[in-house]
Amino acid sequence: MEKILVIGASGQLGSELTIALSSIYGEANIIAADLHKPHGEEVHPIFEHLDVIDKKTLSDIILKHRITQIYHLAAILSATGEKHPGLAWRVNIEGLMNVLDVSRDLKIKKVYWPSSIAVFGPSTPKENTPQTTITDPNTVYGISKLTGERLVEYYYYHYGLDVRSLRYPGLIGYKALPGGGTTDYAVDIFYKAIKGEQYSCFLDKDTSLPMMYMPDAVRATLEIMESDADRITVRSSYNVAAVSFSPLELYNTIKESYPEFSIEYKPDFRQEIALSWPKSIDDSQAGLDWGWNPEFDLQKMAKDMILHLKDSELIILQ
Ligand code: NAD
Ligand code: AKB
Repeated sequence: MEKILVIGASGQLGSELTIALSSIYGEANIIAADLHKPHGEEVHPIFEHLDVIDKKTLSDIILKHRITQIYHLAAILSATGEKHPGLAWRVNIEGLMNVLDVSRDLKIKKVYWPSSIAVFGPSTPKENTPQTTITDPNTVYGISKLTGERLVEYYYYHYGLDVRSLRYPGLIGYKALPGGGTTDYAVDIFYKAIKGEQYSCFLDKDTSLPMMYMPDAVRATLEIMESDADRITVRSSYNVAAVSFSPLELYNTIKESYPEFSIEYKPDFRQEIALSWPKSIDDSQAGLDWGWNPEFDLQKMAKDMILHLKDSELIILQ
């Protein structure tokens, strides 16, 4: 019987993965942990307060619940990381080291840890960015994710710890709000459209970025974690992709449902971050190794977002 600890369970991804894992393994076998309880949603029945920098409490929780797998999602994202670089480094690197050390020492069977397209930088080829290429990130977040990739690979080869990882693009979902990233605009814009308000976009209209709808992201995560270990040939982190679009393309798609919707473009410091990231990603290795194939394109994603968000209590809370 698996007992799974989700660290960062109240976040945009964690809240969805906790639900998905509960439906597979049973609610009683999933332990949600975070600094904070989630806003405006039902709290998972087994919730542990955890600061991942606190190694002792992390270890105690693992022993208390006889944890066999860990999904370590807690992180400080790109935009917040630029405002609080020290915090980003502590959470993203010290937190990861704690999870890796404790997992090795307590013989955790499998660990999941996400990386990001933020590992790429200004010199990385922008189109169809290969799995292995120049990585020269220029944000603290990107530097921490690249360091994390080197660490998880190191723990696999040196200690045999089965850590698996995906380099997510920007994630778009309707169940939870995004947590301080550069790609957050692609979620925020839906709230404004549905509420009949103008959207002020912090990226320029032609800034194309790779994105993924949450059901694809959750499925990719579960698929890599369920794959046989010998199919995982990349032990740093896999490129995964679904769709690429610019703010203008997303706006035009949403406008098909909300013809009155208007937008203005006011790029801020996040524009420079976005320009340092790829426009599209080559994820063929993930397809070859464990059969990755995305389902949602821009039209299908926008339609589904609107359908669910219209009736969501998050629209009222926001
Ligand atoms: P999020 O900011 O929405 O959630 C992160 C969660 O971690 C929050 O609930 C926060 O309270 C928690 N947390 C922060 N510091 C903590 C600490 N010290 N101890 C315990 N919990 C702490 O982020 P997300 O979007 O859900 O991202 C999850 C993971 O996926 C992160 O590693 C992120 O880098 C990665 N990722 C996300 C995206 C995206 O677009 N959302 C893209 C690429 C990679
Ligand atoms: C961010 O914008 O920081 C995240 C990411 C792409 O890692 N969404």
